[in-house]
Amino acid sequence: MKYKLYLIGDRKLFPQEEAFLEAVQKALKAGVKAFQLREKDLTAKELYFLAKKMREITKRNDALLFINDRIDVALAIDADGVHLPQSGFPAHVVRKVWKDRFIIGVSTHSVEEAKEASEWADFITFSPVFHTPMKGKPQGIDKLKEVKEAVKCKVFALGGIKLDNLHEVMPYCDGVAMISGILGQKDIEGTVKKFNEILGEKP
Ligand code: TZP
Repeated sequence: MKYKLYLIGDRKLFPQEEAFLEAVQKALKAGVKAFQLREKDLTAKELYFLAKKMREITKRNDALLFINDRIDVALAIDADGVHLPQSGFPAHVVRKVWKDRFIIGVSTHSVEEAKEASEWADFITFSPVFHTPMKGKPQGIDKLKEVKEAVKCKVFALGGIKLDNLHEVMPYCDGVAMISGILGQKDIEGTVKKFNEILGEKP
């Protein structure tokens, strides 16, 4: 896995779907190579139609598309990967049933969850590293470091990651994941370019 910047979507940051699609497209054009569609309140049908549009724009921009939780939707739209929450299918089940069909990412929030997921996942996110609304107490850099040392798979730091705290997490992870650190910024293209520059990703 080559990408170090993992963008997670949140359509509720935008007034309408069109603006959401435009913002994601801008980020992809500027150099995001992995995008996760995470719209937990949509029906399968609603998510399917949105995911189809995301599939088009990720393909056009040579980026990987991950679907959060919904393996049925991921299969239907030919996604590259699935991102499994702790309440979702266990990673070993997805691996056994679908073999190498999907790149598998798993959300983790403790060393125990990270160790378990890492046996089967291609990468994990560990969160929340820093403060982020509605995700509880930040776990901090020391916990991230502990997780990184405990697992073999790639670790993405998640939760409150912004350009100005990127240098704090970089020594203890393989990549960074975020929503507002990119989609909440006025200059989405400029922010993505800066992230990639600091992470050492080629344009
Ligand atoms: N899972 C853990 S923290 C989080 C998710 C989806 C939200 C991260 O949002 P932000 O804006 O990058 O802090």
